[in-house]
Amino acid sequence: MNDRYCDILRDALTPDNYQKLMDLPNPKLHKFVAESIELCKPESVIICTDSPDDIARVRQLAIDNNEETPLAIEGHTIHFDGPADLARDKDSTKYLLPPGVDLGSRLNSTDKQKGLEEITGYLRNSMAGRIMLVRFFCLGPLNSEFSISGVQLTDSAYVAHSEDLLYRPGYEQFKSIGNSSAFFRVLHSAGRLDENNVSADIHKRRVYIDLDDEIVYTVNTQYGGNTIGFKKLALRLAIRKADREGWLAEHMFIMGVHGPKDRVTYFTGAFPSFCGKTSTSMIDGETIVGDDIAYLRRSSDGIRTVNVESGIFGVIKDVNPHDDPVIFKAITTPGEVIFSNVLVNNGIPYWLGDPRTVPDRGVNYAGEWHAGKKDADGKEIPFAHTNARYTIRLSTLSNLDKNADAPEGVPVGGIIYGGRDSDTWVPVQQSFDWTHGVITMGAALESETTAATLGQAGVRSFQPMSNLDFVSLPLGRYVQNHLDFADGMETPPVIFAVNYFQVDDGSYLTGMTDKNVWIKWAELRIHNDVDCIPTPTGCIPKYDDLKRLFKQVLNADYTRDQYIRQFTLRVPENLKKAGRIEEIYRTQVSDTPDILFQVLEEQRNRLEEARNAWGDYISPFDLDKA
Ligand code: SPV
Ligand code: MN
Repeated sequence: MNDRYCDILRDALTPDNYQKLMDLPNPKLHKFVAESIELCKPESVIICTDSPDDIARVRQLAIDNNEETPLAIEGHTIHFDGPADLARDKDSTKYLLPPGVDLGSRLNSTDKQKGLEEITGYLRNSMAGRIMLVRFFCLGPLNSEFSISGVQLTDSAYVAHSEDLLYRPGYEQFKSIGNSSAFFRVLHSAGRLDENNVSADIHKRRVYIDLDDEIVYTVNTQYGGNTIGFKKLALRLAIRKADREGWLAEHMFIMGVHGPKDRVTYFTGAFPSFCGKTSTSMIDGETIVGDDIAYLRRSSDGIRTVNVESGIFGVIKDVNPHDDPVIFKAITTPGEVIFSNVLVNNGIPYWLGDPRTVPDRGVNYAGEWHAGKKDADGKEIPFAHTNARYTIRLSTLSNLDKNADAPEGVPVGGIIYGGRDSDTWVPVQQSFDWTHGVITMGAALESETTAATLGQAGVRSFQPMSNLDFVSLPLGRYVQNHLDFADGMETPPVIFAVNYFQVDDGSYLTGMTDKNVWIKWAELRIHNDVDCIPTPTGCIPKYDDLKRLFKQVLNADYTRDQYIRQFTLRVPENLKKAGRIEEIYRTQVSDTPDILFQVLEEQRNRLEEARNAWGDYISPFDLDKA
């Protein structure tokens, strides 16, 4: 090893920590740790292995640091992020690009040299008086073609503890990569903390991603989405790596859908945050592989996928025993759970949409809270935040799929795209083929904005593959990669679009559990076990099949009137959507594949023909007769 790095490490690390680091004979790792120590100047450094002792130490440190406080139920803790740090900060998250590299106007970037100077300025001495934790994780199952090693340095034990719940341990796995330079690096500091122990210099919050060196820097923030390196930060790196190596890294859940005669068909599903991704992956009677990030690779038998993670950092709002029995149980019984940004009273956490009676006082992200409390602008502070979350290990769930850790992954039968859409898409439809699905469902995905990122909620936004926030390639190229992915494949996965958020007369047209039926229908379609009705935008279910499935799955009577209201083709809205999407790809994306315009135009022509025959709003029964 370079003498200078050796000196820095010997100086900063106790002999046993030094040894733990040297047991990973990787010069690039040693350099990263040494340079980060030199920059951030921690008081001490702990190298964490996969041992239960090291893991327990991090968990305890989060409590000793007051980053987490134990709650009444054993193993439960609460972490607060502070009033201005409660969601991903898209504006301050940027790619560092060398001169001459352009990712297009849709992706937020800055000059690499300038960006590095700025962020290293904020990181300088940021860990003074604090402990730097060095943690190793494996993205994807251990010992698999999918595995990617990662190292995170952080001065937040909450971040390190969260990662314990969310990722597979990677110290031992790191040994197996030897001196390879193929691993992801993340450097995080919460920065200066205020008297409530939350990041104080929010105006200096930055998340910068160096794509070439595969390093993420994040500073002056604690919120998980900005700091838990192997979540969305490493996803951005993985998308580049996947592009180079010919696979896909996606913002997708993975679940097993249980069909007739013990048949299990695996689906991946891409939904923007707050659009039902986790709750779909947790549908009663089905099994979960993962709820947020998937890697997909081609294999001899089609496409296989793995969960990059091994836990859930889930939205807690509206979790209740009726709609989310498994999650509700997991977060209300003893076991390791980190709550964030909920209300705490007497050691009990309460969240928005909590079915229990919520007390009129307690502690929340803004400090002591009582009903009617106002913020500095005179706005009433809700008792808990919309983006409050829970963090758990998947292994605590009773519905974990038996192949969740399979190194070879699970075969993908179907892919689902869904967004928050009040007026355009029907609740479920199947694409005509891979290209039609990728373009009109994945690349055309839109969603009304939510609380998972800072900014105004309720505005329709462009969300291709629900991955726009994380795409690190020119967008046209990213879409092309999807189109190419199934090239020459005899039976590629079947692509579906769903919409749980249709509104009519101010209320939702579908019930919370209707998705349980849509997914069963999709499973049957993959195996050609039910027929369908072709429409200009895709194939929709037949009434009789849904009537039977509603009875079978939900023991509910599904009426013709419900069916008509939900599955009426809304021609004007669909035409407008096609126009909007085309406009974006024409004006804001410089490398859009031509096929995208062609497929959108074909869709528009079909819609116009249908309008000429039946008018603007077309009953599914009319389409069935066609
Ligand atoms: C999301 O917002 O999509 C999440 C949580 O899954 S975050 O870690 O903020 O990305
Ligand atoms: Mn997500």
